[in-house]
Amino acid sequence: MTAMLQPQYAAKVHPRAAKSRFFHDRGAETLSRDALAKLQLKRLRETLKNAYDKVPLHRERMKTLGVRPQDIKSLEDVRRLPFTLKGDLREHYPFGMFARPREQLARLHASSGTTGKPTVVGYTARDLDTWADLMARSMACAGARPGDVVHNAYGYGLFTGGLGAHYGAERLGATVVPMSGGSTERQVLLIQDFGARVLCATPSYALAIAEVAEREGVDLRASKLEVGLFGAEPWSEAMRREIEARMGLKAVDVYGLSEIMGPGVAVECEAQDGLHAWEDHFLIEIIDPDTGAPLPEGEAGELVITTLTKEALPMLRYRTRDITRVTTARCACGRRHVRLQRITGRNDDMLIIRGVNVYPSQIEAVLVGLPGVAPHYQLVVERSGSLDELTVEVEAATLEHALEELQERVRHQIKSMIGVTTRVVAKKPGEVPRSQGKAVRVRDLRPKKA
Ligand code: DLL
Repeated sequence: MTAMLQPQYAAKVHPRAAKSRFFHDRGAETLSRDALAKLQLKRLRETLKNAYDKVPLHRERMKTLGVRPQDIKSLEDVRRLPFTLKGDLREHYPFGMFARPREQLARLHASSGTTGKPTVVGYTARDLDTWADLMARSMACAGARPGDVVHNAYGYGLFTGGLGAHYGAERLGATVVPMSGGSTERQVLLIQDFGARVLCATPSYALAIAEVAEREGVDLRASKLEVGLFGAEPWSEAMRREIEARMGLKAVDVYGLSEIMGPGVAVECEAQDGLHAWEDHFLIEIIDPDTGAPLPEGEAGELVITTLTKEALPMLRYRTRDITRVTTARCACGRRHVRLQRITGRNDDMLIIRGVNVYPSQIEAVLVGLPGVAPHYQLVVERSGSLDELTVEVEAATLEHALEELQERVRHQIKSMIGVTTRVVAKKPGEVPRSQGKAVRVRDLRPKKA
C-alpha cells in the first residue's frame, strides 16, 4: 500500500512550523492536566446552572434522576447526569432546547439528516466568538499560520463546515478564499492563482480536486499547498497517504459536529498522532454504547461530550454515536489536551455482514492504495433471507485493467484482511460517483424497519 508514496511526493514541512512551535492560544493549549480539570469543574457547574434554569428538558430529566446542579462536586459526578440524544433535538424542533430566547441568537445552523426534521443548532454572539477562536486554534494546531491563504472548499450554508472554517481562518489572521464545494475546475485554478497554502475540504472532496487537477495536467504538488484540514466524514490512514502523495501536502484530521459546535472540537497536531480535543471547552467521556457505562482510558467506545462554555445550546453528555478511544499521554507538540484516536465511524454505520462487524472505513483502508484500484468506492448493502450481503463497488485506475482480475483480487484482499466475504463489482474509471462534500459511502437497499 505504501508503494505509492515515493519520496519526492512526501509532505513538505513548513519552515516556520519546523523552526518554532506556534500556538494560537499557548496558555489554554498548554495548561497542565490539573489546571484543566479545575477549569472544567468550574465551567461544568456554570453550564449545569444554565441548562437547569433555562432548558425545561434538562431540568425535568435532572429532577427525575434526583440531581441538582449543586450536587455536582467533582468531574466524576458528571456520570450522575442524564444523556442527551440526537432525537432530543428533533423532538424539540426547532428551538426547544435553546437556553436563550431566539432574539438573542446570532446564527442558526442545521443538519439535514436522512429522515424527518433537521437538527437545528443556535449560537449567541459569544458562542460564535468562542467557535472562531477554537477553529483558529485548530487551524494553527494543524500547521496553518497567520498570513496564509486558506482555500475553503467546505460547503457554505446550513452545514457548519463552510462558515466554521471561514471565521476560524479570519480569526487566525489568514486570507480566506470562500469557495464552498463544487466548480472543481475553478477550485484547481484558484488554488494555484491565489497561492493557497492551506486547503479545507472533506477528504473525499480533496481527492476529487486532486483528480480534476491531474486530468487537466496541473501538478498540485508543485503548488503552494502545504496543509490540508480534512474532516466531516470518516477516512482512513490509507486515504491520508493517497491525498498527501497526490497533493503534496500534510493531511490533518479535524473533527466536530453541529450539535456540539461544528468543526474545531478536536484536531491533529503536526505529529498526526491523535486529535487533541479542546478540553477547556468540552468534557470528554467514552462509554460502552450498549450499557452506557464509562470506559477506562484506552478502550474503544462511544464518544460523549458535555459542552462547558456554550450559552445558547448547552449540551449535557451528548451521545455522538462516534466510536473512538482516548489517551492523556503527553504529546510531542506540548499540548496537554486529551487525544482522540481517528474516528473510524459512527455506531450506526457499522454493518454486520455474516456475523462480522465492518465499518466502511475498514473497507476503505484495504482498497485505497491497492495497485490498479482507484480510491473511489461505494458499498451496497442488501438483505438475502436473514443475512445482510455486501457488494463493494470499486473502480479501475485505468482502462487497461482487466475488471475480472481486479474483482477477484479485491475480493480476496478484503477476505484476508477483514475476514468478510463480499461481492466485488469493478467499474470503469470515473463510474463511481465523486463527492463535493460528505461522500455517500453506503447505499442501503435493505427493507426499511417499520
Ligand atoms: O461534519 C462538522 C465538521 C465540518 C467537522 C468540517 C470537520 C470538518 P455534522 O455535519 O454535524 O458536523 O456531522 C458530524 O460527522 O458526528 C462524525 O460522525 C462525522 N465526522 C466529523 N468529522 C469527522 C472526522 C460536521 N474527522 C458528524 N472523522 C460526526 C470521522 C467525522 N468522522
